[in-house]
Amino acid sequence: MGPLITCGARALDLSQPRIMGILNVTPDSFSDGGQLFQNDGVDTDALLRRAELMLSAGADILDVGGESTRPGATPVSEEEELDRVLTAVEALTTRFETIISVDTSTPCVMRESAALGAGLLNDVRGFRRPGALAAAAESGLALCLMHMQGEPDTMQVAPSYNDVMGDVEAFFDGRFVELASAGIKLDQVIVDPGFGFGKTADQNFELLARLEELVARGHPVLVGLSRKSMISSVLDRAPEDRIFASVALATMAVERGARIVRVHDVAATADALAMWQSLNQSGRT
Ligand code: 9MG
Repeated sequence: MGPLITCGARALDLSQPRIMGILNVTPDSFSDGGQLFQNDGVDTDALLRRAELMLSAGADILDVGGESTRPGATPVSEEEELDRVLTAVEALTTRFETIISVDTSTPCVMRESAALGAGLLNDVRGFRRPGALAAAAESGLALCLMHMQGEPDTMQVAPSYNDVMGDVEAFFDGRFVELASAGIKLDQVIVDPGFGFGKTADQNFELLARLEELVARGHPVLVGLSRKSMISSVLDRAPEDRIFASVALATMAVERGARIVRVHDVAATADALAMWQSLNQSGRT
């Protein structure tokens, strides 16, 4: 796959690693829930301030989500998700010239977000909900196809694999067939092994250790390791105290070939990746 992915009206150049900043417009997301939400709705001023900070700190993409996938989160209706996400996408596309990604599994949210100028659809369910493939195909946007075993509510009960990386790759192979038959161009697809989505801490670390196997298959790889609970299997830290460990994991993923890191802490990650970039400039190794 080439280094350029078309994200609606913008191009994403993946010749160097990119940072995706997380903007959860939910009352209850893991780690940052409620910060951009007020009186039952999106706090647009807070959202724009956070987005501005992320962009000036080095974010290349902003990922907006209106539904928490944390186990135990309150399910959100389609209307509520639409209202949260579209309010945020409209505010962001009006104010900023950057790629807006939408974290959703809901076909009408995909469609309406595309109409408002989003550039990327990020689906933790891998476009498996009825109608999601058709909506993704119609949008013509870039897609992030994530692996998850099970559903958010129960995915951490007893995750089980024959060979965790082999099983994740087999999942992608199956999905590529479905995506292609829905008319989706596979060179528009980013893959994500789904750290923490139906995986034990050991399975997550094995996926990270073997990330180059996934990278070698040719699709750009996105990773979301930021503040995730695999960190607490090593360090007893609350989510907001996992910044240094998150930056370390993001850097290790980039070292193994990941091209996009989805993070809460953009400034810290950007500093680490600037060091990585400097070390890896041509001629130095
Ligand atoms: C929405 N969301 C939460 N965690 C994620 C991860 O690891 N990857 C992607 N693509 N999306 C995520």
